[in-house]
Amino acid sequence: SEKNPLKAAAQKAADVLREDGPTDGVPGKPAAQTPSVAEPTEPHAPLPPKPDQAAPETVSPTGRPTGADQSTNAQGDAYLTTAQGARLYDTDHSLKAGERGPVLLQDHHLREKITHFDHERIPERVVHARGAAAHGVFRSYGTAAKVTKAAFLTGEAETPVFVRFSTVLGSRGSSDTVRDTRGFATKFYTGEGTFDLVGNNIPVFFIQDAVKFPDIIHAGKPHPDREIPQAQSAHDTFWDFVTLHTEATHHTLWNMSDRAIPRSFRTMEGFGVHTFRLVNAEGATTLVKFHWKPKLGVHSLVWEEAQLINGIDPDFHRRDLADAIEAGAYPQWELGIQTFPDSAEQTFEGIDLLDPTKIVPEELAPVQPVGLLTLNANPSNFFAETEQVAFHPGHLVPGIDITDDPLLAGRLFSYLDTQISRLGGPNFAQLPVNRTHAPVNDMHRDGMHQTAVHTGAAPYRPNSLDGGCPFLAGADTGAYIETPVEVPTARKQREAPASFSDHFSQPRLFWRSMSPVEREHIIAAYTFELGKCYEQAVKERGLQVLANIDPELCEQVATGLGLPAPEATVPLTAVDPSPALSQLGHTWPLDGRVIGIVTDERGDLDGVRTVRRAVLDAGMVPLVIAPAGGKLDAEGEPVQVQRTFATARSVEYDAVLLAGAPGPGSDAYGARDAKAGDAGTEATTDPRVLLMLSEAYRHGKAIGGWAGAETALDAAGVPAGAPGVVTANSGTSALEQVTRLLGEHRVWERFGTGG
Ligand code: HDD
Repeated sequence: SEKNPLKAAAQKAADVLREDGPTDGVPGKPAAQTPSVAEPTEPHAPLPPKPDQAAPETVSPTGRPTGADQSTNAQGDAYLTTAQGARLYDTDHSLKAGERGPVLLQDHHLREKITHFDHERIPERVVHARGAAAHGVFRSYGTAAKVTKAAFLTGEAETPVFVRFSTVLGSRGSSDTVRDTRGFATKFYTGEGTFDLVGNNIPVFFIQDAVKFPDIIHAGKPHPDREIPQAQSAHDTFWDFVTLHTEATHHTLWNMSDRAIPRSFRTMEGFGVHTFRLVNAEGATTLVKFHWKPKLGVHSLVWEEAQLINGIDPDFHRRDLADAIEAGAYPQWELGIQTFPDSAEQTFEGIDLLDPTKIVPEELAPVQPVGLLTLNANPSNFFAETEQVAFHPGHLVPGIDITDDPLLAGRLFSYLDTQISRLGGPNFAQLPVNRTHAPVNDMHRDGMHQTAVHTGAAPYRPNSLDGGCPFLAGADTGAYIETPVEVPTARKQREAPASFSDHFSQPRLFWRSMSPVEREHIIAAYTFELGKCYEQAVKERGLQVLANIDPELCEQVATGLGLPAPEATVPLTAVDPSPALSQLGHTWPLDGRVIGIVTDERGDLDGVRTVRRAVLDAGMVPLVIAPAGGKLDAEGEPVQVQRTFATARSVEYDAVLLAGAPGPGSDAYGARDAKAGDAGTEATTDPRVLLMLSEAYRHGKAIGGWAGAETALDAAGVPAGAPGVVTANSGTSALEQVTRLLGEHRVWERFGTGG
């Protein structure tokens, strides 16, 4: 067809063959009868395919708006067919000898349909199995041009991207809001090849050497006998390992902080973790750490909320990402770099840049913005895109190079290897989501699931039979050339440098940088997790690790466990806190935050209508919650109910507005509980509304009410005049006050420590 350039080239080649005999590989150019025996020296285009060998379309469908282009859809034609394209007249009945007779083996459709179904699943990722992804675009600010020649980071280049967020420990079907590290992997489809930034939402890692990766993962995964617990770190094997292996202390402390229970993928930071080496056009090198900064700020759930969501909406993060993109509220992150001189020691202010358990505080090396990521399209097919996407930290482009971080070295091996078993062979780069947007001319051939129809006779170099193709590039033609860093003469050894043995000063730095409420959450998390361990020795060792971070942290957790607090066994060196590590103390945009509006027929429905519109105008999401579905009849336009008391739960929204005091619902649950009454008082408010209010209050959410809402607040035990509880004389005024509170994400004073 005219659309396919390869078919056009094939046709041309066929014409040439007819008129002039064999060609030497340049379409239209008459050839010598026999190929030259010398290896050609001039690069030229590869040989055209033979007439019947046009390869499948090689343009990647990634990055296009979903569903916009029919040619990217696997299905064509209006009729159901077999995989071979024969039309079918029935797909509901097996072929049988008579109506009640045996099924015949010759039923090809039956066998093909069942066989394909039997093989629908592929092995899930050994880690990061649970994930959600989106397409988007990365726009460079051009500010990185001084430090890198990578074209997608210079000028104002726009690069299509695919981003996959994930948890680490859980299986593919596990819940979203478990306490865990989150993966943040970005595939940049640049014109110079694909660059993958395979990071996490935590800037440090559990181990300093990749050889220990199977150990940490075996410890974190469910116990091998009963295969429990799923997607949890609160169990003996995890704590056994991380307390024996104290280089895990820093990452574990982040896991016990609010960072490990994000409010949304949209409100997470991302980190490249390792130190990378950038190379500019002059060949000068700079060491860098990559950071993703969410435009909406860094926000978390509270632990009880996260636990409830795991039951109420296990797809909470996945749904949130897809809904936001579908609604046009495209999440954005700025990519930033911290830069350090590429010195022989590879340290900065005494911090070893090759140690992936260390951060460099932003106060010492500011994060400099270099571009903006916008996620603007949901995948069209979860399996084809989100499941089959294959990231690799070794997918690099000219201008971005690696360092000798021993954790990174093992990753460079692991990711390619894992795809071969997960995606069934070495040709996973040909899957649509994995196809590079740069021209490919490799000499990899054949293998499982080969979809390309390669042409040419000589997939080897040097050759003369294919006109010497493909040719090698040089520095001036965009080759990826490794930085010629000096490798010191050394002795082979299995040892880490002395600087890698400081396991506590940076955890102390993190702890001391937290606000009181964040510390309270960390204490609660350690008390919960160690409290779930059965082995006394593990709990005691856990406390020893905490004593080496900070005595107060250790004492508080020890009290919760009912154990004595041990003394530190390392000197408690002084550290300068890094305020940038705290999530508190900022005011953030409110895009996409959810406001629950609770009411019933007797509520101020005019007010509800006005508030709903105002919430939408502010770029937030209103959720009208009433006793039953359908519409609430108001004078004028009826109000559409989005959730009922039976389907809503407080964890779905970030703040709640109460338009009146909704009476007991008429369904069994509401009526029964209302009749039962509460301590002899007449139940005037639906018990499920009382639950919503008390949860919202406990979880530090802003609460506003008008039109008689005080009765419900009273009944729910929400103290009038408590921080973040406002009653007003109109919906507009209540919303205005709640919105102001929501800018700080939560009412931190509620947690008792005053933020
Ligand atoms: Fe890894 C997946 C991030 C260390 C081996 N890793 C994986 C994913 C992310 C990370 C985000 C999911 C990618 C996706 O969405 O498909 N991993 C990290 C970070 C690390 C890290 C930030 C430390 C700085 N990983 C690490 C080590 C090893 C691996 C040390 C092995 C030696 N990681 C893998 C893997 C996975 C993987 C087994 C599973 C699925 C995959 O690669 O494609 O190869």
